[in-house]
Amino acid sequence: MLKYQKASFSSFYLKGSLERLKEFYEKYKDKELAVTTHKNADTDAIVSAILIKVMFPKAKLYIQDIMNYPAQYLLKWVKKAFNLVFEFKKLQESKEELLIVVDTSGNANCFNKKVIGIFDHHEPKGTNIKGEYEFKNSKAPANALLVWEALILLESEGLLKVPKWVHTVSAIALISDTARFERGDPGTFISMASLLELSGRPYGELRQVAFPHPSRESLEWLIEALGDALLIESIPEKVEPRKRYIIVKNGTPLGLLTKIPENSSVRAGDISSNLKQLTNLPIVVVYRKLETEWRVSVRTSNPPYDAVTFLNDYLKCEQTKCGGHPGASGGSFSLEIPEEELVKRIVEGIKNYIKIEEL
Ligand SMILES: [Mn+2]
Repeated sequence: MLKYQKASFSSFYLKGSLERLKEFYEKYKDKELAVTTHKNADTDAIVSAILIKVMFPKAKLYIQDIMNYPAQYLLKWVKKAFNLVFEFKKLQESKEELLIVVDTSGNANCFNKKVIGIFDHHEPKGTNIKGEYEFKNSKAPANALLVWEALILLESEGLLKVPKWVHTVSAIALISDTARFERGDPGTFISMASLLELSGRPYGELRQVAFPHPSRESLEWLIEALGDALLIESIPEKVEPRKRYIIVKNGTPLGLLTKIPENSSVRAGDISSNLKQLTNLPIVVVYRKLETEWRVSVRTSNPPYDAVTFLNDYLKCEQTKCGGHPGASGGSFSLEIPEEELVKRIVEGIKNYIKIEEL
């Protein structure tokens, strides 16, 4: 039986990696290097990156494109709570030749740098980047846990000292990536118990950082999206420009589809997370038109529904253009797909994927 023991933490998700980890650490600990994450960096990705900086103090931090609202909030909170400032620039501005990639082993631009390390907890895909040292476990509920375990292992070897704030931000990443423990095997909860004890802060405080209160704009949009949604059995002949629908089959609500206006600064992923939490529907799909693509964000009740499967199988998302986890995924679609076609795929997809007899 699994048992939680204070201080005698043994690694859950990096079992058997100690020797390779030590080699990796010794080889690169004094080197200038760059760290980057998946696109549209979230809290887990950003926490993973700042934990790498504890391991490699000379590391510089980079995002691929944008950082979501909760991740930005986390960095502000870290400054307030610990007086620590972490600066993230765009990877294309980086000069370092060595690169560590966290929270993705695909869908990241490496700008021809030498990938010396990968920490990742995604399901392997065909487009994987190869790294000199790879620390991967798709069973890890948050990528930050992999880096956290690596730090704990190095500390247990007397190679570095892990500051207390590391446990706190790792706990926040775990709450964030599991959607407040909607996903989680026994290891998730054992890790969380250790992190809470080491952090010394109450769960409620950390949860609030992982899921910050909404901005005024996102609140306005949430109220509008819900208050005005049409209940539909099938796509109306004339699709209205506002497009806020609750898809219903035989009177049972299956899912919500909503479009974010082009001029809005809210992010699809932030809105879909909040709508999922508020409505508790099996699936929530949010989309918007960006300059170069349709952006689609999906949240599902998992198990049994898998947001990545939905994007791949029902919306026919190309593999390199979508990613994420079973409960939370996002994808990009070509603007050559007419909006009517995209909406049709989403509505038909929801009707086919969500099985009414399972509700
Ligand atoms: Mn993650």
